[in-house]
Amino acid sequence: MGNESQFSSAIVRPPGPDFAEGLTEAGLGRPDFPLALRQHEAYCRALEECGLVLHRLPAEPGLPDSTFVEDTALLLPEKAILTRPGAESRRGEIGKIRDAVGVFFADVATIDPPGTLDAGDVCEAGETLFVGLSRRTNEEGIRQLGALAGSGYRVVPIDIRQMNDLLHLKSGLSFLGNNRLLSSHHFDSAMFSGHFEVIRVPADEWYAANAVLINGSLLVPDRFPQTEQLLRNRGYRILPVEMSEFRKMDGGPSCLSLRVRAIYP
Ligand code: CIR
Repeated sequence: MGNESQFSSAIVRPPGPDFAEGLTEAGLGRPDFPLALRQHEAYCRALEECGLVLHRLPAEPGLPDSTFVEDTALLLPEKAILTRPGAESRRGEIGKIRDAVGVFFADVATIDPPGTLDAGDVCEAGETLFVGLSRRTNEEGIRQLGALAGSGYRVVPIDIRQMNDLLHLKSGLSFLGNNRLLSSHHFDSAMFSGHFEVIRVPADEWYAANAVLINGSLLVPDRFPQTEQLLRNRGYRILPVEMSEFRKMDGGPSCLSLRVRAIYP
């Protein structure tokens, strides 16, 4: 396994009392706030079990989607890139994450107008960045990301604008290390250009395609037994996390943390 999935810390933020006012198309009903808080705490414990030191931010009332910290920044090994969320209601989250990112990175770049980018659209797979061209991330955002990431990275855009059930690319595509990807959708295999093996989750378990590899363990949403078995058969240590209340707001396991690889004093 390469060191691309070795992390030391994670930035997290619990949902606030107005969590249910956030954006959602899931149609699964209103989240139960006390239960969401308990699930968030259990998620944090799972991160700690993977060896991460948590940088815990306070809830941000007025920014109901701010628990989904992943979307606000892309943390590459060398630098951080603050995003510019596609949804206007989420733009205020950037000012609230800047200082926390600055604790870990000396080099913090930004995506500027008219670019938009949600980091949930960026699937880091070693030196390849698969980036969803989505309802949230536009071509200019992808162009800026490519320029900021630099020549050490290959940026591969994937147009998901017609895939109405995918909010972000990573809702349906995760990196599993060792040139492996987990996916729920049929993406044009030419994009993986022979370098990547793609494991498909069963159609009725599509939500399980958002998984996070941390220090050799794989966080997956609980209650998807076929996907768990597929992954166990390949030797992964599985840590199932309860996500029902976050799923109601279109979030998955990756969305709830910003994983940090190294500390830059
Ligand atoms: C939103 O619509 O922006 C939030 N309710 C959900 C964001 C989920 N984030 C992610 O997939 N990375």
